Amino acid sequence: MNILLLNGPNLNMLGKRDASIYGTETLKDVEDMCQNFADKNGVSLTCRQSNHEGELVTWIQQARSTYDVIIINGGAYTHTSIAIHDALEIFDGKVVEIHISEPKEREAFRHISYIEPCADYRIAGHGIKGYIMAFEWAVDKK
Ligand code: CA2
Repeated sequence: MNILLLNGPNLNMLGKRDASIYGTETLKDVEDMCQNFADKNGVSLTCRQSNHEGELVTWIQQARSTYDVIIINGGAYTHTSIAIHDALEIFDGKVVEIHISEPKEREAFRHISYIEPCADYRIAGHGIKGYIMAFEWAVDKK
């Protein structure tokens, strides 16, 4: 199984501030944890992060016919990006939406997700262990 893990804007800042919301682990810690899970479960994993909407759109387009599952934390683009929504609609595999916090319990502007209608599974509010929960779902359900 091939899984593409996408992290959106500002997730490269994990562990550098706002630890009360996002914890103390860095993005590298998250990606290492996911790679460790992938190695133990025979999954081929690609991890990417971008602060640029179009770059995320291009990676989602290129994932067609190559990846079985996209696990995506769209960061703030979750709440704004019809372009990411449209790219995910075209994707022919499964989509898992993941958030470290639970955006629906935060400011009103975080309550809408343009990713959610495209997602086969959503996990939010479990800290970085939510990433492993996303992988567990992908391995079980695909
Ligand atoms: O809870 C999540 O995973 C979010 O996707 C994180 C996004 C936020 O815009 C979403 O509403 C929910 C923010 C990305 C991380 O931003 C940081 C800011 C400062 C320090 C560390 C991370």
